[in-house]
Amino acid sequence: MRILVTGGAGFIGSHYVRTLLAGGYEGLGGYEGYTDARVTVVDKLTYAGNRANLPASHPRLDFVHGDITDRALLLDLLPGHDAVVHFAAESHVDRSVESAAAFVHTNVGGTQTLLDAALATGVRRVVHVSTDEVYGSIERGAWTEEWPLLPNSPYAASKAASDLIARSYWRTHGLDVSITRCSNNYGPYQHPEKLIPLFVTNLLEGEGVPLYGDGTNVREWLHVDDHCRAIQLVLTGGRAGEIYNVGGGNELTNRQMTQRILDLCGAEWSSVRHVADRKGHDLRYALDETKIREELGYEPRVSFAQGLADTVAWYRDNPGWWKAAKHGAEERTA
Ligand code: NAD
Ligand code: TDX
Repeated sequence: MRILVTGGAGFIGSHYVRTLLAGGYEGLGGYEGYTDARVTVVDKLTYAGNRANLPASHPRLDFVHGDITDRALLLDLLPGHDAVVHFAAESHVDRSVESAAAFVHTNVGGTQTLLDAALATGVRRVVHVSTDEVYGSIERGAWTEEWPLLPNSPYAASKAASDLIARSYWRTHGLDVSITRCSNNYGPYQHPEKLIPLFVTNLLEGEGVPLYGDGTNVREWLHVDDHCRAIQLVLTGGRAGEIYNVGGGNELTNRQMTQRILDLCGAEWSSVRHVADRKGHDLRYALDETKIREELGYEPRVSFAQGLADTVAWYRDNPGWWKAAKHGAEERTA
């Protein structure tokens, strides 16, 4: 079994690859039937990618420093692979508000190039990793996979476009591709531009934390290990052309999440700086994940309290990892 993973040096992709190579969170083990799988990672190593998120060398890992918009590279690399798991993307909403070009280039153009190359080289199976943000914002209730797409940020719009292109490659060309749409992930190795690692590392450095607007926006938080297990279920059992929501995490307002982080870091609410709201800030995301539970037996396993405490501890224990990544982000978060 040979799997090509795009974006495997990023937060979620690297967790997926580390699990394939060495097992998952807290001894939860690897993926059944894949403990011998050979893995090729293709990653551009943007500001968000870090080669150190993966083993420096491993007998089952090949790392390729490359761009998914490079068709010639993909045509060269893909033959011989049984499946592609596609994580590579520009992933930060705030960056897409500042400039959308890279989001359209990588998330839309890169996905199309990858799907085209998979088709041309006869790759049997593709999983396209997407997000709940493609549905927009929902005040109450939860989105099923049939919900209309109404993305609000350029990031979300670029992901929605890539989902539609992926589905079109199934409908038009018969490519065996499934799409996952997950809620907010948390866990180790997440870039310190995102809420949880930004707040934790700011507090570890004795700084305040910037809460956007009134902090009543709601997100559903799922441990990265549960997301990756869901992707593996879809890879092995998901149907072609189908979309699978991946939820079942913990729903919290940003104020509630901030309070939990303050508690875990031994800090007070006085550390919170109320800053201007994100433009077009989505109020609430919530997924109905009945389909993946009933069809594929998905069940999140990581308890939120334990997972969050372990995540905070990981940042406390690994300052070398996040200090380098954070330096370039300081200006934007000031
Ligand atoms: P990330 O920003 O941490 O990692 C993205 C990776 O893709 C990086 O290693 C980067 O170097 C690489 N990359 C970017 N452009 C590339 C290109 N042109 N060619 C090759 N590699 C490139 O992102 P993440 O949080 O790990 O998210 C991974 C995927 O999961 C994304 O598709 C994202 O939309 C999706 N997702 C994320 C979340 C979340 O909460 N983080 C939730 C749901 C879905
Ligand atoms: O400094 C901050 N202050 C703040 O209040 C930051 C960075 C964020 N926030 C708020 C905005 C959101 O309501 O916290 C919430 C979470 O923000 P992010 O961590 O930026 O995540 P979000 O915008 O919800 O998107 C994430 O989940 C879905 C990922 O970044 C996406 O890649 C994924 O698709």
